[in-house]
Amino acid sequence: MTLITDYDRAIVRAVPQAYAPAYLARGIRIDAAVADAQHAEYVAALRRAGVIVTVIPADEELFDCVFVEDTAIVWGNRALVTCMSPHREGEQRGVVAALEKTHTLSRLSAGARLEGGDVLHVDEVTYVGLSGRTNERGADQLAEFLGASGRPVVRVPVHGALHLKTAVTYLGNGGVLAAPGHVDLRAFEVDEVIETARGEEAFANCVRVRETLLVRRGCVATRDRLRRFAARHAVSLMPLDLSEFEKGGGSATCLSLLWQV
Ligand code: CIR
Repeated sequence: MTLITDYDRAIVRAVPQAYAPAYLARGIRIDAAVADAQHAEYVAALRRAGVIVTVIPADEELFDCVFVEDTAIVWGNRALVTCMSPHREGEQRGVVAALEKTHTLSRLSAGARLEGGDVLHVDEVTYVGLSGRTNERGADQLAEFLGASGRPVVRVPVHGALHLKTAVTYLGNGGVLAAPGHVDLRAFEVDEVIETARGEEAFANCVRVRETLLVRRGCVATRDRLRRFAARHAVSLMPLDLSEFEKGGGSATCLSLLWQV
């Protein structure tokens, strides 16, 4: 049986040289060399987990383009190209160039907004966050896109977080990892909700790929909860340092566009 977490392909995008200077101009200091090293480690972790990863070049005009997850929703051989925050519009071009030979592409219509960070696949259901980046029309079009493959989409209002997956991600094996206070967790039909420990809300973003769970390094109290989960389900925890991407508002999921062929 193929599980939703059995991803086998990914697109990641190189860190643009413009990334650190763009954040410095906003008062946030990012170490470009450390960001590159963390990115390389992330790609290596996906590959070790069993994913074939394509690295596409950065677009220097678009300083946030490393957060490639937001640009498209890929389902089998189809992809829905998103409509993003104005400062990120245009990032889709490089992703479309990478997908257009292998995927049938659809685009959102005018007025619809959707970013991949709001799209959370959990077994047979996809949850879509209604956030500052995703509106009802975007959710409607995601529902139409996934509905064509028989997949239901459930809307979840998000408060005080950039995206749904900033606050809730799928651990696999019927469990979600959630930072309390951003979404009504009763919306999720899952077996188990593991909440992040107080002060560790930023650790809610993890990526489950096959038998590996990529988690942020250092979340001591949350890590103990995850260790127990991992032991129960024979999952390997893969701690990653993603500090230079967290400074830019992203985390583990946003650095890749993952799908099954
Ligand atoms: C943004 O504001 O769009 C970026 N600075 C951060 C995007 C993070 N993406 C994600 O979590 N999916």
